[in-house]
Amino acid sequence: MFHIILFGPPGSGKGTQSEKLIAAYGLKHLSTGDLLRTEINNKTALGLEAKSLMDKGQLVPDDVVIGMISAALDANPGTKGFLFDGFPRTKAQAEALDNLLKLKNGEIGVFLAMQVSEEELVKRLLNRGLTSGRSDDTNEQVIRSRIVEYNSKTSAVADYYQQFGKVVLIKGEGSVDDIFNALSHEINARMA
Ligand code: B4P
Repeated sequence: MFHIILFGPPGSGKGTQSEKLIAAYGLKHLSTGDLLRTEINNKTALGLEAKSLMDKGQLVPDDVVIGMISAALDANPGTKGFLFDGFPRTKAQAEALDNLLKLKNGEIGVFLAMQVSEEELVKRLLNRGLTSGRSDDTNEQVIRSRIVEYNSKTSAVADYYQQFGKVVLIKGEGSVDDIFNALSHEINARMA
C-alpha cells in the first residue's frame, strides 16, 4: 500500500490535483473538506458544528476530523492506498494519522507540499466562489482568515514530516497538467 499526503494552503490545487491522481494511481481519495461538506449537506449535528467554524475560515476540532478519518480507513480495507487531501492540518492530526496507519502496518509514502503565493490563492478562491456555492469562498476576509489559520496551525505539519525525510516541495503555479506531471514524477520515483 502506498499512501500520499497532498498538502498546501487553501486554493493551492489539492482538490483539483487529487481528482487526477486518484484516476492515475487507483488510490482512495480522502478529503476532510469533502467529508465535512457531506455532513453539512446532510444537516447532521457534526455538520452544523463544522459549518459555523468553516464559515469563519477556522479549523474544525481535531477529534472531529480524526474520528472521520479513522472511520473512513476502517470502511476501506484492501485499498491500494489512500490519498489524503486537506488532512492532516495540525500536528495532532499528523500524529493521530501515523498511529492509525501503524495499526494497519502502513505509513505515509510521500508528503507533497504545493507552494502558491497568497495573492494567487485569494484570486483562485474568489473565482471559485462565483460558481461553487461555498460560503467560505465568497468573502475575501474569510479567505484571508483561512490562510492565517494555515500559516499559524497547518504549515507546521510539513516540519513534522520533514523529520522523516518525506517532504517534497512542488511549485503549485502553472498549468494543471504541468503540476500533475511534477507530482507524478515524485510519486513514481518512490512507488517503484
Ligand atoms: P478544503 O475542502 O480542504 O478546501 P480548500 O483548502 O479550500 O480547497 P482545495 O484546496 O481543495 O481547492 P483547490 O486548491 O483544488 O477545506 C475547507 C475547510 O474545511 C477548511 O477551511 C476547514 O475549515 C475545514 N477542514 C477541512 N479539513 C480539515 C481538517 N483536517 N482539520 C480541520 N478543519 C478542516 O482549488 C481552488 C481553486 O483553484 C479552484 O477553483 C481550482 O479550479 C483552482 N485551481 C487549481 N489549480 C489551479 C492552477 N494550477 N491554476 C489556476 N487555478 C487553479
